[in-house]
Amino acid sequence: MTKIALSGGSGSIGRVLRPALLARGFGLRSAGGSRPLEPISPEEEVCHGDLRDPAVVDRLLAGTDVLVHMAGTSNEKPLPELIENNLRALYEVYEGARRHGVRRIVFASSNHATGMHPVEEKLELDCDYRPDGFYGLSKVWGEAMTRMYWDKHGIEGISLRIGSAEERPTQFRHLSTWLGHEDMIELIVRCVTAPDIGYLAVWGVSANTRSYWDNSGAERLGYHPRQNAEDYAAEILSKTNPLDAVGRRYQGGSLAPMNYTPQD
Ligand code: 15L
Repeated sequence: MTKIALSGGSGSIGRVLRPALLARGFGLRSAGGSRPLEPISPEEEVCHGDLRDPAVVDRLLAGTDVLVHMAGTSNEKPLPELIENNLRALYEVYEGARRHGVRRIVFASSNHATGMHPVEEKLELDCDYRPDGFYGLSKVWGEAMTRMYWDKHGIEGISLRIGSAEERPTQFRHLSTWLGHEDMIELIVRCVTAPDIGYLAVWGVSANTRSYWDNSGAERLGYHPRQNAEDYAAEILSKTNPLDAVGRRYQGGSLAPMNYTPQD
């Protein structure tokens, strides 16, 4: 039985993953942040604490096979906070993975690593990084770090460029970026179980008709999404698009206009 260490267990993605991973028979140790997590069943082990502390990392990773790293700051924030949570903590967690012989890391990257690509472009997996802010930039670091730990230390790595992980798509941009919960669970399970991955970056996205991203590389994982935001198009198109002109121009949506310098 594969034992998974899941960081970010109290976050919006972690809360969906925990029952789903347990239901599929994985061993699971989930970590919360500053507050203790309540185990959702007797099978779930829990821990909590600041991942910049190696002792906390040891409690999370000892005896586990695969780390699903969902913790960290998940939106645009001042750079010092991003450096602590998304760079420094990541370093401590990845060093912990080395210490404990974790064989694979699934890293929650984000579409914001490429968010300054215009919405008209269809991106392949090897497209240029074009972060739409310091949050996206921190994910570029995370992807490069995931790659480095495979190249230098033989820890397999998958960078998941997650789109909009929501139960339902609710706004125009989600017609391109939505990752439905069923697909998200399927994708994570494939990331844990697919053999011989080495290093891989994939988009975390459903089978959206209007997707910004060509996810053919994800076939290596055996990931075949079944949800499509287009099923909600009529409802979404009847509502006002909340994005301003800059947000509508770039794939990163509302993060693109933040601290943006207008150009002619
Ligand atoms: C993300 O990476 C964020 O964590 C989330 O809050 C959303 O902004 C999402 O991307 C998105 O692009 O919709």
